[in-house]
Amino acid sequence: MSERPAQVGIVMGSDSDLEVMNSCLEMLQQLDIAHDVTVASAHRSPQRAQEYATTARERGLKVIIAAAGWAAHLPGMLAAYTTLPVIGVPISSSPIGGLDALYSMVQMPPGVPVATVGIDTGRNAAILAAQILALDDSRLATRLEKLKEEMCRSVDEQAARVAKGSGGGNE
Ligand code: RP5
Repeated sequence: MSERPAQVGIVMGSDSDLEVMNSCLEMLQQLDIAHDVTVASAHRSPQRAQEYATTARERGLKVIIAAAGWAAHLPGMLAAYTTLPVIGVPISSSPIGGLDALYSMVQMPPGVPVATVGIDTGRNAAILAAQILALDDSRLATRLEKLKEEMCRSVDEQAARVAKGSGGGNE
């Protein structure tokens, strides 16, 4: 965790979501983005969740990432109480594998959007948060460009391995 003021705040409905959200924390660290992380529940600790959202901007946060499972109202509730962008991560903790959480986040009523990433895709939430912050941070934009180059190299390597394994000689 960085000692700089957090730019991204991560909120989870339960500490049981942390296993999935570790990929988000790792990507924020890799991109050198100051962040903090906490637990608050829309249903089990609504006042804590409300307090988190209403004070988020004055605490210096720029983006909120909210992860929750089941009928996951946490990101939507936070979005109701702040004008910061809220990114929702549906967690597959329910018996129906996170579809409930996905719909709860992506199907927000008009006027209160939650930028929803895929089920259990905490890493993508971190990258999306970074892209928002990079709008006015050219050094972060450069780190994102490098990340894209790494992904591209990785695909090239996979292509070379697959071609070699198949006996093809086109690469
Ligand atoms: C949701 O219920 C949490 O976000 C979590 O995904 C799920 C289960 O919570 P625990 O029972 O593990 O605390 O609110």
